[in-house]
Amino acid sequence: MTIATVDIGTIIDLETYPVDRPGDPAYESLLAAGQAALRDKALFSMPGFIRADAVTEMAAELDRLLPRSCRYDRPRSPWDYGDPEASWPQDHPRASKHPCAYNQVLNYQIGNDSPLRCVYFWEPLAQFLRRLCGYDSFYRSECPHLALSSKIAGEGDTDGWHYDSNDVVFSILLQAPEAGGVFEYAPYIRSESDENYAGVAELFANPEGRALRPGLEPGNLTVFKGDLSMHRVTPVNGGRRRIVALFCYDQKPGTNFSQAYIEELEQGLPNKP
Ligand SMILES: O=C(O)CCC(=O)C(=O)O
Ligand SMILES: [Fe+2]
Repeated sequence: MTIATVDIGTIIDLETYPVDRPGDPAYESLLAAGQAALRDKALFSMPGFIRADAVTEMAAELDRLLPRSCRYDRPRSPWDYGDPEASWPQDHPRASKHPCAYNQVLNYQIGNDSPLRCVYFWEPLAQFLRRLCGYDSFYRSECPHLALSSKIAGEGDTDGWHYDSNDVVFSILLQAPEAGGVFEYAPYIRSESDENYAGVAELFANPEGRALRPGLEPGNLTVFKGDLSMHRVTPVNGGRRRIVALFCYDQKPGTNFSQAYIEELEQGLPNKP
């Protein structure tokens, strides 16, 4: 199957989001709104971007893959993977560790004929996202494990406070839990030149007062500046799992994640390689 054999309009709501019509006034105003939201709030989310039937189908495929997925369950530093915390005072936010527990379905486990992959491979969407981010170049990741992946969080699972190592993250919420599993973030709490540790310490101490909760719904495509905006997903409550799909793009071609991180992930595979 190639993308040409799939009617992408049955998957994406192109009437509301005409991402395939550059030059059309509706496209240009969507782009302008998205750029403004990213600039002001570090996040742009498009509710109902994926049609309800496709959302159900995507969530069901990922649910079927759950038994083969990687289990990740260990406290993590909010800073980049492997941040050496030893040199920071014990009460410094950089020395903190936060619980992190979820299952991750890997790129190579997701079907070539998956509607999710159709969306990831659809070039007009990639071009729209490139312009949204203001990049001259934009490439899909070539990571066999994480180019396209999904995090699945069951009862008690959570994604603790962290910054992302990529500039921008693209996600589609596919299933919301009964309660909890809330995405929270602090827009641009740090800058390229200022870590703002005092602000981060306040956020960790008082997330209720300091974090934004954008209220993501299944079907939303969300673009998020996670490198400068501390964020987390609160613990899931209840039996229905939270399922989110993650797309990786980069300004440089041929990007991969570090082998050390992949090997750590693979430790959580049911049949370790
Ligand atoms: O689950 C989400 O909505 C965000 C996940 C996330 O922050 C990440 O994968 O880095
Ligand atoms: Fe993240």
